[in-house]
Amino acid sequence: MNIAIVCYPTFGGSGVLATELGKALSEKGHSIHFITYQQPVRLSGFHANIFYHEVRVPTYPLFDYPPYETALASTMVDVILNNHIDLLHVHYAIPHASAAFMAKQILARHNKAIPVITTLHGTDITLVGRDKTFSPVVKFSMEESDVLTAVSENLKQETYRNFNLDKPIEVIHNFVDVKRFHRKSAPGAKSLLAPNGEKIIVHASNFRKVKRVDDVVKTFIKINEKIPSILLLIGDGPERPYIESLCRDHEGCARIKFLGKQEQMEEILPLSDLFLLPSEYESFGLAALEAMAAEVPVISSNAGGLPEIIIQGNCGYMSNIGDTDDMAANAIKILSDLEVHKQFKKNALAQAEKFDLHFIVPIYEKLYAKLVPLTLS
Ligand code: GMT
Repeated sequence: MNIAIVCYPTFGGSGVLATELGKALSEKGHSIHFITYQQPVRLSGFHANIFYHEVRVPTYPLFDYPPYETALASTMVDVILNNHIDLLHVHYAIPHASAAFMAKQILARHNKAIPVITTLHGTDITLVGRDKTFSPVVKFSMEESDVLTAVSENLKQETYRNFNLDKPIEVIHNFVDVKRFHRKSAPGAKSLLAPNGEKIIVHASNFRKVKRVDDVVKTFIKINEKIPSILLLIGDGPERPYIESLCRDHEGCARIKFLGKQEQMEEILPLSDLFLLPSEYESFGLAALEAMAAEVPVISSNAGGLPEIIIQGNCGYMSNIGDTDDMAANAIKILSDLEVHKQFKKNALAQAEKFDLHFIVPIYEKLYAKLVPLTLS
């Protein structure tokens, strides 16, 4: 099939998932056309049947707000007409689903019918999308998509709760390429980061308020009082200056390292002993799943879809949002006993394997085949 995928090209989970899906589909022989405003961060290297179409938004003195959605819809039309595209799969509703609706209408005038799948990822529903500035358009474009999918049961229920939607939503959980993350760490790297055998604790996010990165720091400080540890903070975003000042006010500051945005998570995660994700909300928590694939147990909040991927007391622990005492106590339980840690690591990998791309990608392919029956081989 020739499939067009629209996503955010940045480090956010929706862009990561969309890019990994495109890569996995291309390996199965499909031709993938990414339509984004920048090359997706996870799309490195040459892939013979992956194509990247950049959305260019011309500047003009009149435009205080460059009309990205119009440029995106026009690029969709152009790519679909000129590359025999069978199906359009958009990730994150805003503004991708409404641009897809517009493109579909234009294409109909060219006698080209194009099925549209919209995958909901989280904040497009639970935060931004439900704001009344956007919600009428988000609701309409969800209703007009041929198929709606959500990355967790929790997000499906949140969508029904926030929008009075009369349309089925299919849950297709996010996935991970376990073999990519489950690898040995580079020799010597761990001792460079933790020269005295400290435990390595990792958090990765876009440093938005919803991630509660201050809870990461608070939890780490409590762990470090009992078990000497190093905290690696990966990613960047609006909360970073506040988090940096929070760390500087603390004497354990030298043990907290800001690594910034990192493309090769598969090289860092295998060095880690524990992953922290105390978010206010996660529709799924792809970052936690990638950590588990690298055999890293997870300490998280019990928000949103996290209970769909983490098994309490097996591959990690979940606590109430903001309960950093409980998070630290659970982390100490895992880290203070080598045998317990080993078991949690093993369980984390086994749990991640249930979400391996080999199980999930065929679900998307089946869905595509239902929408594009003539191209079924
Ligand atoms: O994590 C973020 O804030 C970025 C956001 C995105 O859409 O790029 O992530 C959302 O989608 C991910 C992939 O489906 C999920 O794993 C994240 O849980 C979800 N984030 C939230 O719901 C806050």
